[in-house]
Amino acid sequence: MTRTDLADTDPQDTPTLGVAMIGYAFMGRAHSHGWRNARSFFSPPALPRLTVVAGRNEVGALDTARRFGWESVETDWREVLRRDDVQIVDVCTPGNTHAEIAIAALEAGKHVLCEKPLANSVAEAEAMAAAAEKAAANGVRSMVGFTYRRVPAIAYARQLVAEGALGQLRHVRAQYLQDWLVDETVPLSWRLDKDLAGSGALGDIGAHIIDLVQFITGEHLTGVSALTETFVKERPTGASSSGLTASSDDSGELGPVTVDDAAIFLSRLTGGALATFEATRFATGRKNAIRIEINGSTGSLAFDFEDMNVLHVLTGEDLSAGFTRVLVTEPGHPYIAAWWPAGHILGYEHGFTHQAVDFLTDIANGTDPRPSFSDGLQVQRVLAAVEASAAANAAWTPIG
Ligand code: SOE
Repeated sequence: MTRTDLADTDPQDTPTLGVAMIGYAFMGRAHSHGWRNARSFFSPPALPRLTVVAGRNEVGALDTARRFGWESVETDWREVLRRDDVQIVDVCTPGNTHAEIAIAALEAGKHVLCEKPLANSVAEAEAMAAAAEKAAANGVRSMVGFTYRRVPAIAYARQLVAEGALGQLRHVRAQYLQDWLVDETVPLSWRLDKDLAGSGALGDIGAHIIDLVQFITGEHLTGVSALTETFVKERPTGASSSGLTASSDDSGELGPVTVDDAAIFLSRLTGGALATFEATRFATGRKNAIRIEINGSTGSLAFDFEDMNVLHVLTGEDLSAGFTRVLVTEPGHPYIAAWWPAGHILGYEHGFTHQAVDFLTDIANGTDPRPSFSDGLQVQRVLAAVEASAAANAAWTPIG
């Protein structure tokens, strides 16, 4: 009989990288899930070790650490930059801390994965992109956490467009529809505070559809004409919250909402296609509906995250045939072979595993991850243009 104790039996020829996750709430849980499953279903050329969770609230950080098997907790993120057992810093905090943490981590020689949007301003994003470019010269890698790029149906959509299946792109329609703020008694949280979040629906969910459109089409937005609105301008003051599940402090006091509740904007892509975007937290009945439709000269595609394993595709000779419903779960579809047989569908959390695997692979291979901080800077420029246009009665605002 043979007994093998698995502890520290990782293949010696596969490097193990210590991960320090800064933040522990909603994104902390999603990222923890991704790091844990990276090695369970994929064989990345570098393995993650869940070394430390850092959070100012030790109770919250310890809860996430215990639930997901992190090895230690720090209450000061600066401490993890000094640790030799940390090679990756994963920034899962609100946007007002992204620049400080990510730049310090890059300068400390740590690879950095930073949640979206990259920053709360173009200036911060420019500084982060410059730090990332400097660090890359020394083999230090960085990535922005636009995980929806790693939904198999989205990655498949990009393949179809890149292969020319849709021909010349004419129209892009992109929506990100949520309704968690329709209830006016939902209290204030960090996502409703411009100083912490940078913007509201625009940066939180609008950033995702900007990145997705640029990812799928391979083109950039050249300018925007925009409107934003804050429908509910005051809310009950909230207790500590992760922003989506805030609880009122029952004081009866009201505080100002300092961000947008919704943003809509028109654009033109570098290839000439006309594009419309809508990001709102007031689409009553829509929970997390990311909807992308692209119409081209020889075909179309349509996606809805609330049916995330399906891509509706129209290509080929007979455009009168209507859309085909493709269940994107075949072994040949992006990421699927590592999971289950055809038809055993994936969920929201799988994108975080794909993100972890791709980041580990790029680090091990010495290649630059995408989306890069430069990609994140491009999205930040679009966000800033939307806000500038909305402040100027929807005036057309070019994007640098
Ligand atoms: C809240 O709108 C939120 O959690 C976003 O912050 C995430 O980026 C998105 O993936 C889900 O919704």
